[in-house]
Amino acid sequence: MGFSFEKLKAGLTKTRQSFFGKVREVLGVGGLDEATLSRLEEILVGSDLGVATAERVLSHLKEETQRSGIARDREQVLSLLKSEIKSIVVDNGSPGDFEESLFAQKPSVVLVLGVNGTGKTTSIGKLARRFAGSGKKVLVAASDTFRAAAIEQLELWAKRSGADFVKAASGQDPASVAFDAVSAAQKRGTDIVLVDTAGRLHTKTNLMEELKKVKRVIGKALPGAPHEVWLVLDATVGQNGLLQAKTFHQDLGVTGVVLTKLDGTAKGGIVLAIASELGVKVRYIGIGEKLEDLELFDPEDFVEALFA
Ligand SMILES: Nc1nc2c(ncn2[C@@H]2O[C@H](COP(=O)(O)OP(=O)(O)OP(=O)(O)O)[C@@H](O)[C@H]2O)c(=O)[nH]1
Ligand SMILES: [Mg+2]
Repeated sequence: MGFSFEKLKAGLTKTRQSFFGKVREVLGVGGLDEATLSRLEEILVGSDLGVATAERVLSHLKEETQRSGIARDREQVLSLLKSEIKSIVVDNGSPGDFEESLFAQKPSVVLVLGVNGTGKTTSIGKLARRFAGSGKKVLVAASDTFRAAAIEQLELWAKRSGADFVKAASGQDPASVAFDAVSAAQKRGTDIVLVDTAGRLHTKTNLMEELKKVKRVIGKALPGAPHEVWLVLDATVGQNGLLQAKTFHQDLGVTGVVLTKLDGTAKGGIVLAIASELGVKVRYIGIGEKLEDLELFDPEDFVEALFA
């Protein structure tokens, strides 16, 4: 259901090397003393885990190692660190449960947003392929009315994966494209509508207002929709992404994060910061530019891959 473990591990190479490789080195043979703890903090913060999260993880680690008297045993300290990190992201549900609930209503409407260039359009192409591949009837709505080239690319991907496609007539505004798409989906028996939007800075008030309008208008076409609001975050920007996320979340009620470009960064620790500081779940991760390079986020596998 998720990536194969080998593919995930390969996708996370940069983060793994700068994170786990260094942790192992720092723990050396001496175990966990104060000097080691402060070097560990540097490493965790350096992988964009965030200061608050790193401090919490390390204070638990310190307490636990002292309590159980294993501070000098590197392998045991490592395994304790791994379970501390898992406790941030792993919960009771399985990633598959999430997709099941996604299709609990028909159509399920997903509004996709984020700053410029984070990978919204690409991720929608990948998701369309994923859902269509599992037999769902997918409709992609190009509510990004700005960039003709991007709209064409999305149309091509949608059609290739067998998804329907709705785009703007000239001069149509993004909210009305979304309205048309959701109305069409209700008539056609569509399972899921993926609404692409133009990238925008979270600091531009008028553009955020435009998104709020898209969201409202979707609700007029189908009460209760959108059922999901997914924020696409570029992992390479690390902690800055967290700031964007907070603003989008405040204004639009983000229900899940799609984290892209994990393959190109050593800042994969941002996954943990999103979980612990934003309280919104990462649902999908992207580890490459090809259509098959996006998968459900499986927290257990993710942490295992970081330590592998
Ligand atoms: N390496 C890598 N590149 C990715 C990933 N996801 C997207 N990209 C690349 O990121 C670039 C921007 O992707 P788009 O999908 O156009 O981004 P967008 O958010 O739709 O951009 P705007 O609509 O302009 O805001 C493209 O070159 C994609 O190939 C990923 O998981 N890994
Ligand atoms: Mg786009």
